[in-house]
Amino acid sequence: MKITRVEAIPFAIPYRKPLRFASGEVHAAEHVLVRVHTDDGVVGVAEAPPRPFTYGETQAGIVTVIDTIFAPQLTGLSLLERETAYARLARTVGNPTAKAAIDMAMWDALGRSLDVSVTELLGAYTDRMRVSHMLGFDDPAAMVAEAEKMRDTYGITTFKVKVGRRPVSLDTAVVRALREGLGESVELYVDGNRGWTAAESARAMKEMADLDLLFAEELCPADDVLGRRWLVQQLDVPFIADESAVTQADVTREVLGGSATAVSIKTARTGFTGSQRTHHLAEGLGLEVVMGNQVDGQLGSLCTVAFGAAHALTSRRAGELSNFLDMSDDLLAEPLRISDGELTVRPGAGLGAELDPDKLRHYRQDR
Ligand code: MUC
Ligand code: MG
Repeated sequence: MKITRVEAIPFAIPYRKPLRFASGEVHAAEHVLVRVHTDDGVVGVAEAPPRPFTYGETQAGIVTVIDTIFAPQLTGLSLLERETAYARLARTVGNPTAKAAIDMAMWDALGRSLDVSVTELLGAYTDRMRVSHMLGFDDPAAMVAEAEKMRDTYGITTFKVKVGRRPVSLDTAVVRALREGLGESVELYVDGNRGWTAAESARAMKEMADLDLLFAEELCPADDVLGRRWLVQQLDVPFIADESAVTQADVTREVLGGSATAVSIKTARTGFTGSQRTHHLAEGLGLEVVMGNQVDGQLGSLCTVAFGAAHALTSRRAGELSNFLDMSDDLLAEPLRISDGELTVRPGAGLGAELDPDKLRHYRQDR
């Protein structure tokens, strides 16, 4: 179970429809496939999605940091030496999705080596999660139509609505149209990606007070320290820290400082090892947890459901698992399927993901 090689392969798959939100937009999945090889001939896989507007990473930067720093640090380690691997990766500041993809590919390789699934290795609480679909910026009619399509085609009844535009009425009109169009039975929450000020956020939340929102996420910047505390104190729904709380120390600071009351766990940025730490911290602090989406492809979504399904706390709420539906294609040989509003983990060893070699050849950008 010794690591012999770590590969970082850039690939690009266009989106059928771009996803737009307050901090940026995504037109193509320009991700990095990470493969961890062992001396037994096992190969673990995962993907890193560069999100420069959230973490400062780029596709080329992820490939370079893996090739020049992380791969040499990990080669020769056993897959069981996870804490050593974690500590070595931690010597380099930042680069969360590059580190996370390596970590998850190691877990996949470990599961394949032991012939057990990653969900079983992590906790095996259940084998599925309810799915929450993220709705990017558009006009109210188009966003209602997309939500209806997701409900009618896939049975999805939880929606995260991107907000953070100005004037705030652009977004509050969308949320109202969704509630009126879809009725009382669907769950709705909002994510501002730091687009509003604290005062704009407070006004918007007042305007939406009758719309029965589940959560509010990252409406204004956590760096507006006092403004954010002032906002969070007056809300009557949990306030989710997402991009403001990447590390466990960030989560602790945001929550103890009164700037968040819930946390988004994204395996794309904390892998399985870091996500376990955040999960245990959230349990200890008594926080709501939502399994978030980093605008992941199918492999990334499989990682999210593998982790989310492994624990009671992470599988309680619907997980954000459906953005891959907007991509024009993917690398998995057998596509993920959402039905009755749920996504199940893949049976089989590790993540249970097999890549289609023709698709990888077609979409990879390094040859
Ligand atoms: C989300 O939950 O914010 C958009 C930006 C990012 O960092 O993640 C996505 C979704
Ligand atoms: Mg978010």
